[in-house]
Amino acid sequence: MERRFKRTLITTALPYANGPVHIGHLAGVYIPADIYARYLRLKGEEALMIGGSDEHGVPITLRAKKENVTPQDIVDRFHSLIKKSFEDFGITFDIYSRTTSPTHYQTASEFFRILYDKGVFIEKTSEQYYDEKSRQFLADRYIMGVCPHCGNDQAYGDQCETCGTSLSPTDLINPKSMISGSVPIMKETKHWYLPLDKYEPFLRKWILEEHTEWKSNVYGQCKSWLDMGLQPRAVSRDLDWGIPVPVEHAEGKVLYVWFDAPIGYISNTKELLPDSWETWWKDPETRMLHFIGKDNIVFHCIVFPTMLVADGTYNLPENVPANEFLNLEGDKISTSRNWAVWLHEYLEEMPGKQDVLRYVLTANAPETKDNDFTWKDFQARNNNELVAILGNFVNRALVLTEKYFDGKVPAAAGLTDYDQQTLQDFIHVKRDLERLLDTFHFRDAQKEAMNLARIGNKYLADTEPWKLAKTDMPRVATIIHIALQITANLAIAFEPFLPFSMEKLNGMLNVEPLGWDRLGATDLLAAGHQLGETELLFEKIEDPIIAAQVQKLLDTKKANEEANEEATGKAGNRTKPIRETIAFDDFSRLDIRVGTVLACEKVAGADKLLRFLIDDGLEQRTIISGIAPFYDPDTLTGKQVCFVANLAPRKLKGVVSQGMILSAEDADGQLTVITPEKFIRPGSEVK
Ligand code: B3M
Ligand code: ZN
Repeated sequence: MERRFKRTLITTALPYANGPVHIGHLAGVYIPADIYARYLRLKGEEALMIGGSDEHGVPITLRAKKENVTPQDIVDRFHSLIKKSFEDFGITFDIYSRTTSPTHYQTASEFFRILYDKGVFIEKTSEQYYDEKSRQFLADRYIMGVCPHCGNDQAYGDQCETCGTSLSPTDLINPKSMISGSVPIMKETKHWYLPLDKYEPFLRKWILEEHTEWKSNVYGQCKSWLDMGLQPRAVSRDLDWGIPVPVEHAEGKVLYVWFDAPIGYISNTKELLPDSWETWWKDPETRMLHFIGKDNIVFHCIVFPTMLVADGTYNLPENVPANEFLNLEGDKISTSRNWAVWLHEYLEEMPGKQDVLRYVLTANAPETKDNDFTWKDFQARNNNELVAILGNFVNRALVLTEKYFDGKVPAAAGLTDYDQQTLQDFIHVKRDLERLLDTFHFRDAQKEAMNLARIGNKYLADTEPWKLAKTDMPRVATIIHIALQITANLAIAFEPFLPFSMEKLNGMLNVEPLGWDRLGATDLLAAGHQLGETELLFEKIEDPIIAAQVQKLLDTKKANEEANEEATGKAGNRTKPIRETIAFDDFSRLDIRVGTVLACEKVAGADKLLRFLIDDGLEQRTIISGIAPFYDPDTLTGKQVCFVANLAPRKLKGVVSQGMILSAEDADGQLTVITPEKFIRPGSEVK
């Protein structure tokens, strides 16, 4: 049954403040939530979007230990970085706070205390690993040992990262404390458990019967959890980083991070609206939506709702539109392996291109299955869609207005059947977009908006107003009038998706944002209205820019392999097999020359790179080469090298490299520069 609500509370998963945020975060949670929040606000609906950093948990304490700083130092650093990245990408949180805030400490403690006083928790004593030397119980992640499945001797107490098996600490052979290195003992400890099993009948009915409309990935995961049978879950831990368990005799115990983190949604609403937060959490006319990634489904659909129901005064989520994962160039995104496109780095390297990433991540959003981000696809979507379809249409409409009508919207005279039909085509856009957005189909919704630009392009291509200027100005006026109405509609339709560009477009149209309810109207711009300055909405992204990003990832891959080899002591691969046969023509396309090294120096800020100034027989060129670990630059000056002379220039660390110096690489990755056997005139061809 369709329920009507007065307002919508949008919560977004709180990212762990133990690293920066990357494209996977944006694609999975924050862009869809932001599109939805913007859409509701544009419709004039009451909506709040709540976010914040998750600042507790063991990974944060581990990182702090590794860097020899306090956990607070770690979360301070990453909270600011994360918050700024979100702002930079136009994610419109009403509040972005943190779980170390005083409001959160108080809210989470009170929440626990209420359940405790109601007798909701079970107190249970069990045996856990204890480090006698450092006098503390060990979280699963603090224990290392041999994996019983694959023999990896660096497996963690919760997972072996070599074979991917999830473990419990007692599975490990020869367990060791990562804090002191000593062998831990088993010791009794008391914890509080949330009896999920008792709430199972309620959860079955609420999810499996009353929320059959949830996305199938979400519903399916809940069903399989429920079918396996729920167990009581510990909501406290023996740790010194977290919110102290607010009862007597609980020294050294803190709330489990997954108990306090979702309460962060409540705390942050409270921090924003100290007087009216309850309207957003307790009024049955408020609809709550949790935007999350798939690894958080059980916590948002089973654990947190149980907490809310146990309290008894809160609303439950109406929907949990969780996404699957975004991979990067075929591999799982990983903070610890540095396999990610970090948002702050993206913006440094592609300044002003927030909307391009927003567009690509939505076009490729992992809504129903894991998806892959590739730089090639990024480039293609920018060049073939944003530039060639949307940007091109808008530009043509505006430039033609400037050219023939001094930048003023011309009046339409007598519409042809074809004009009428075109207008009909985009009259349904509002209904179609709303249907898709209301059901969280953001990629299809964005496609629908792009279709409007396609209609516009086709209309101009079919009517060819530029050919009629000499003979039929009234007809040109009508065509441009219609093209401008389509442009104005685009400014509305794309607002939730591409906010930066649509602000720019509104400026070009010289209008305030036109309002969602006017979407589909054919009289958005009145005849005589003066347009603003025309600029380009999007620009083509050239190959070298993409090549540099791909190279960056290849470098990461290589660094990871090296670190792996070092850690496992395994030697590198042997001689590589010979690659597939190529035609002579393929070979002769390479222009390899001999050059004389005029100067050679380290590139500042890049450990591996040397900058060469080469005499190539015609002129001097700069080439960057990744051989710094193997050569003292001074010893190379005056030598002759071989280099690929017709390679497209690419930018490395801000320097344009015009070619590639040839080196031989042995099985250990050692590089040796190739030099001619005796001196030869620079510029000589190598064949
Ligand atoms: N910090 C986990 C994650 O980033 C977690 C989400 C909390 S939402 C309350 O995957
Ligand atoms: Zn293993």
